Amino acid sequence: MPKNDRLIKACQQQPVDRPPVWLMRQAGRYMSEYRAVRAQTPFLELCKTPKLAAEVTLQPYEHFGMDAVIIFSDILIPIEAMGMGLELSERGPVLHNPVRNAERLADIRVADPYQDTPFVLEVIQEVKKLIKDEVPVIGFAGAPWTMASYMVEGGTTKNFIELKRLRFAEPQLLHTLLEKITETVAKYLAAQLETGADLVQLFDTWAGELSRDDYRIFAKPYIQQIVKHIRTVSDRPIILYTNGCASILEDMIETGVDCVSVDWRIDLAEAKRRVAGRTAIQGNIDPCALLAPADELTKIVQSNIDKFGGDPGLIVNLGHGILPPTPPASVRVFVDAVKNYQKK
Ligand code: 1CP
Repeated sequence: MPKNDRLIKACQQQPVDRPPVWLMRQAGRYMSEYRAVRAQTPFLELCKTPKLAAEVTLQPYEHFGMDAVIIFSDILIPIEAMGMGLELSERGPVLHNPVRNAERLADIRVADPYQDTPFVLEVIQEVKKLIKDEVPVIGFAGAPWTMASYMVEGGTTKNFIELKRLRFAEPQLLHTLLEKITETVAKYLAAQLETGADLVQLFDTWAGELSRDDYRIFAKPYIQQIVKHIRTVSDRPIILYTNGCASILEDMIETGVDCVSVDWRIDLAEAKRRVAGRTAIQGNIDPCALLAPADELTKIVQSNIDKFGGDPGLIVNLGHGILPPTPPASVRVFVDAVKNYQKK
């Protein structure tokens, strides 16, 4: 157990002296130290070079002292391992020859974490060595629906037309793709836990695009399978994040995870009422709040904690990943506001 076990305890809804704090995508382009590494190394090479990826993983922790580190990698890495060419252009990720018919789907394989992405596991080993069990190490993966969005769209999209075309025109094909992703992700997260990750987070960033009925058909059952598989190898916490989760919160809980990570569109007090102690809650500050002046940002963080009413089971975080234009000084204000929090 890491010396600072606030995050683990909060996931288990046990009492802590103050809520733990970390930020989704806390390692990245807002940090000059990250940009310096990236100036020398292309993104995918960075992900595949354990020593460098571990160094970048620790950068935010060394600067700001969050209560956890998240391994530096990307949800797209297992997609490449499943047989798709991946590039990172200026405008975002590009996946070659997107999966839109049965012929292409036949090329897509279930990846083996130990054979196909051993470097991810080596990043965990390297980070565990450097962090000396001071804080928990978070492993992660994309959830099936969100991974499918990249595999079918071939990159980032605003309207998900190709993905939804499959959903409405050829749902069985989409299910077959989701099954392959599910098996890949279940093994991938289990391997991360076996290698030493202290907990894992599933990023279902784009599941808020689904109607509730469709969430129950195309997202929830696959997450349930992943959770079930993970539980056969580890009882460590699982966090599930969705951007735009207000209409599916109860369904997210029924996947069996320990903690739901919620966005800012839902009021935290309302989320707490609806979750009703069934899981911990992580979130939910708007990433743009980090563009506020320091005293304003401090108040926003304090009010987030106040809304939870002092009960166990809160993890302070953003409602989505930190944005590249974020001033690093704001990240310090954010973390310190949690550390210095005084109950009213
Ligand atoms: O140029 C660069 O340096 C690449 C930018 C970058 C970075 C820093 C990408 C490309 N990925 C990452 C790291 C990353 N991605 C992490 C580890 C860092 C940390 O958390 O400290 C994590 C957890 C992710 C997860 C990720 N990647 C998600 C889910 C979370 C979220 O924010 O929604 C998604 C959707 C991606 C896809 C992705 N990777 C990169 C880009 C530009 C994108 C597209 C994002 C989009 O579609 O909006």
